[in-house]
Amino acid sequence: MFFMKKLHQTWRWYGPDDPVGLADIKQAGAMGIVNALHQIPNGAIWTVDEIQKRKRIIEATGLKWSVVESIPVHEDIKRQTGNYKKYIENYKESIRNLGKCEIPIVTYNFMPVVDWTRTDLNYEMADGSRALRFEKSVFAAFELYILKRPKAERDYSEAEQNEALIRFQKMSKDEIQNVTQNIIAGLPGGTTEGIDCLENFQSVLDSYKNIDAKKLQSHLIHFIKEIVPVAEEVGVKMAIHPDDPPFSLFGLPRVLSTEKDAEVIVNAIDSPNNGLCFCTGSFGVRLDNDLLQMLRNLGHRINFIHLRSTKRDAFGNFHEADHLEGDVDMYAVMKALVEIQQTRDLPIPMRPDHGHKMLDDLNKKTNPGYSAIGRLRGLAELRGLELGITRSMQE
Ligand code: CS2
Ligand code: MN
Repeated sequence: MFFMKKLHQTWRWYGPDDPVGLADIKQAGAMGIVNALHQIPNGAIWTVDEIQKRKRIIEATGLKWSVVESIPVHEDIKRQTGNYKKYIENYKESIRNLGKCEIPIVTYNFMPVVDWTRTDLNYEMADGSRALRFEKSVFAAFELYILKRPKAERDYSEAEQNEALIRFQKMSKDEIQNVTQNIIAGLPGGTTEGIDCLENFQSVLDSYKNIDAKKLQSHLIHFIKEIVPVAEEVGVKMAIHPDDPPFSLFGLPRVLSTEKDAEVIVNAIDSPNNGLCFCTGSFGVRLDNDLLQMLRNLGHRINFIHLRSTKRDAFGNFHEADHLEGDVDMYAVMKALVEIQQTRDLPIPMRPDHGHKMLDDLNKKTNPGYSAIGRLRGLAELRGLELGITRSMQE
């Protein structure tokens, strides 16, 4: 009888202020914690002291700090402006300090200005639960008629502009305020600093006007070449998270939306420390991303896994589906991951990425996407799926 190696089941915790506490996470059955020091400003060093303090809190409950998600990358690094050299040095120092504290994996992303973006955080599903949604005409209405981004109309056909206008005219004051808040104030874990009104949001967008996708990619590769040798030295594995959504917003460049993008990144330095956070919910929004092919070609470089499904429609909208529903073939994805795991010595951490707001959580204040019960359902389904697959392969 041989035994199949298992993935490492983790859960994202937003720290001591998270309404979902460590005791809840234990009951959900996760073993590892995904955490970040959100109190440390972008660009500043994560000190050994601060890391240890957090690590002790986590370990006191019998859990383990398995992954950092994320150390935000300062906009100066993405643009190569201002103090970017110093911020890269600080980033290296944070990696070294995490290495000293034996935190083995660090997630990051390289999305300009806005971290993950949705227009609706309360989209009602047929079963009454609430999901996160990206509605293209609402997004278009925001940039065309609320933000009034110069030349935004170039990114939309006449029909799309008309539809956005009709949508905009139907919006109440509250809805306009909500949409604005969702987009410019960012979602949990979002990192954009100092943006508190449309004017300064637009000015940060403007700061990217001479940076196209090629240039942004070269800035990312420069960053990787700086930090990965340090990560190797101290035994930390880097895991870059894809763009979410995986297409351009506000005319901004993108670096990790497709398999080709991922290939360029992993080839920049051929090292297990230069890896990917494979987020099925982010990549899965694009019809041209073949997740199974990506797992075959990039599987050896996956250092962290986010499992979630989305459902897209013909108009470019999508919402977050139940973990086993939607456009992602979660059975096939899990099977491929189980196979990848068998080639590794260490368990690859995975987490249910987001979940619906449902049952008791409907009346509670929770971090959008990070409620307790929806993720509990997600984790339970995913872990059952993994068990079924490993057992049937074993027997
Ligand atoms: C999002 C992001 O899809 C996701 O996981 O919840 O917060 C994401 O974790 C970060 O952008 C990664 O750096
Ligand atoms: Mn994700």
